[in-house]
Amino acid sequence: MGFFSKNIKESKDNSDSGLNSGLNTSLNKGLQKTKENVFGKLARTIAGKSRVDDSVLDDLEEILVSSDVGVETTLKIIKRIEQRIERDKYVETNELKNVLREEIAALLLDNKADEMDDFELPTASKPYVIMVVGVNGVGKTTTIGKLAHKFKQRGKKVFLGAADTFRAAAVEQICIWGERIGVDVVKQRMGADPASVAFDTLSSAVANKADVVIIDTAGRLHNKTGLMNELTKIKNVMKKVVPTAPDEVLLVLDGSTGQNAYNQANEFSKATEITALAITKLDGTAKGGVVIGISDQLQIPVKYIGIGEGLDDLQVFRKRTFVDSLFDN
Ligand SMILES: Nc1nc2c(ncn2[C@@H]2O[C@H](COP(=O)(O)OP(=O)(O)O)[C@@H](O)[C@H]2O)c(=O)[nH]1
Ligand SMILES: [Mg+2]
Repeated sequence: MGFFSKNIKESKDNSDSGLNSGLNTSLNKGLQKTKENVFGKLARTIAGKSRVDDSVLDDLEEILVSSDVGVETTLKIIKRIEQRIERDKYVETNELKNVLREEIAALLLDNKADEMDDFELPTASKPYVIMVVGVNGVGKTTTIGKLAHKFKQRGKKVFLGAADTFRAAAVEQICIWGERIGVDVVKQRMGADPASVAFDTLSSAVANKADVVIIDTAGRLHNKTGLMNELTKIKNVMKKVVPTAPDEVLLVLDGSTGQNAYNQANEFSKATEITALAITKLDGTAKGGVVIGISDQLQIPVKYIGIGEGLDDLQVFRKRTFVDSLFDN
């Protein structure tokens, strides 16, 4: 059950507060390109055919792989449809879209990774500390801004830490977000030790009785050992202030990079323990299938999805809602 009151008015962000409702206009819109890609091809494949046969399944396989669902997950989906054909004797092509929707939803729900109803925070740790990692440009800082906004809307006191000290612009950017949404940002000068920024942030957060702390980091992945050392150092320093920190290590992945997002998830998992994923930039890309593959294949829950650059363009990832949106006309 959510920690936050469910009846907080969400102004215009349409974050789908009806729990099981498949109606999620901004997500529907965000996934438009992916839909056009998948269903456009699907329509051409089944044109003039009445039943789903091997050649339709072959084409479907290609369509799913080319939509970045990933080979492994695609094969699982095809297998499920084959089993269905065996069971029902045949599947009409005009049923294929529905069958596909059901099988993908069932497949995702098989993976028992937790799902949240809303932007929730466990009450046990205060402050709840989220360390955000990911390569440069994937949308870390933007996601932090959006997330801070959600938490603030729900009455939480939020502190942000500008521990991406690698570029001056990065520090500036998170400060702009902080001003925009009205939350405190702890920073030092560019080039400062990220661990020291994290330490300062947690100290201020504790002194000010903050509910949640979100730490931005630099995403330099050119060298795994370097990355690992840096992230470990930040974590260890945080523990000096809040022994349980970080409560969450959120890896941000750029959904529009498709297959690359899988690789980044693997690389980062080797460098540090990742506890949650955010997949961004699902708007404006035809590669939205990547969410299906990642959610199926990784043991790490996809917690958030980014569907635009605006303050309200972040949603909690819910499997059923996502699949329904994907298949909504
Ligand atoms: N269209 C779109 N753009 C996004 C999304 N999330 C982030 N961006 C953009 O991606 C770019 C890089 O984001 P930034 O937060 O600076 O990435 P960082 O380097 O990982 O911190 C910016 O131009 C953001 O506006 C999203 O969900 N959709
Ligand atoms: Mg950044």
